[in-house]
Amino acid sequence: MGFFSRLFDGMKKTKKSFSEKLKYVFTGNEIDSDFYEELEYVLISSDIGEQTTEYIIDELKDRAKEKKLKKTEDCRELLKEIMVEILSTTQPKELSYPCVIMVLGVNGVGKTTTLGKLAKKFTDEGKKVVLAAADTFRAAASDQLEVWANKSKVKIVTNEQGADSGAVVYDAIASAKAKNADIVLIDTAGRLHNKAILMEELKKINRIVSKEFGEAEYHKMIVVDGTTGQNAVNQVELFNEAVELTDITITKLDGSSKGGFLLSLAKDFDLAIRYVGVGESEKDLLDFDAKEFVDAIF
Ligand SMILES: Nc1nc2c(ncn2[C@@H]2O[C@H](COP(=O)(O)OP(=O)(O)OP(=O)(O)O)[C@@H](O)[C@H]2O)c(=O)[nH]1
Ligand SMILES: [Mg+2]
Repeated sequence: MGFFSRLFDGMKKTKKSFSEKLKYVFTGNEIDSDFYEELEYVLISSDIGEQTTEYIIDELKDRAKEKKLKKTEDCRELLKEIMVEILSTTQPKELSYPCVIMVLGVNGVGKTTTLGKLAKKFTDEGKKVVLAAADTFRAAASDQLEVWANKSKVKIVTNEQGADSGAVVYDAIASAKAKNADIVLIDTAGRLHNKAILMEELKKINRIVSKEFGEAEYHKMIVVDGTTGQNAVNQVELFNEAVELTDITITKLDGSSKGGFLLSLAKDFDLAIRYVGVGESEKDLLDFDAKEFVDAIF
């Protein structure tokens, strides 16, 4: 299946809920205040968030007036254009090597799976990868990552449950340097019920990466679950305060009808949306593209 069809397929639920609702808004009638009110309702109920919705409506009003648009249907392309603009504000820059990508986020969002998919993707691109199983908190977390490591035949550094996650990262960096690897991928624990300890652990990993591998480009990529909608915005805020994030990955968009919250993320944070997960297999991680995303939900 090609890239477009996979994204389209993955976004089926969001598309269904969003474009079904839009049908009742873009009726072909004259543009009036009811139109804007109904559109506002659709955007908010599609998890786009109040502030972002307000911004979109204001922009749409201004631009429709400027272009002297008369019919509601004429606003459809304009709406798409505004949404693409919002989602393009922070474009992910191409990676440069060597680089370190640490995934972080709350329990069960898909951190380990995303890392496994990335190990495969980078290996397929001919890059040399080292995996750091720095989730030493959950039993079997490193076994799960090991399955992925075996799939892509990449080096994985692990330690026993309860071991120091910083030590795993330290060893992984040493191994990467010795092997002249291109990428170190770091998995972390998602124990948000013990927020303070988790944040300290992440900060410690940051210090180790900066000290031991300062020459590498360092990405702190939060992973959020696409089915949680607006809640994901709070998670990004929380982690961003603690560790200054650089990138976002949104997983499980295949099971979500709430993809609209990506617009809030893009509007509220100066962070690049880098990847989207649209399924559980290794092929189901796509580079995020604003225009393709908007086309897929309309
Ligand atoms: N449908 C779908 N499922 C996904 C996607 N990404 C991850 N999953 C599933 O989500 C579940 C949790 O994934 P994990 O990778 O273990 O999540 P985690 O964040 O590492 O979890 P903890 O380590 O417990 O915090 C697994 O069953 C994955 O297969 C995705 O893009 N789509
Ligand atoms: Mg995990």
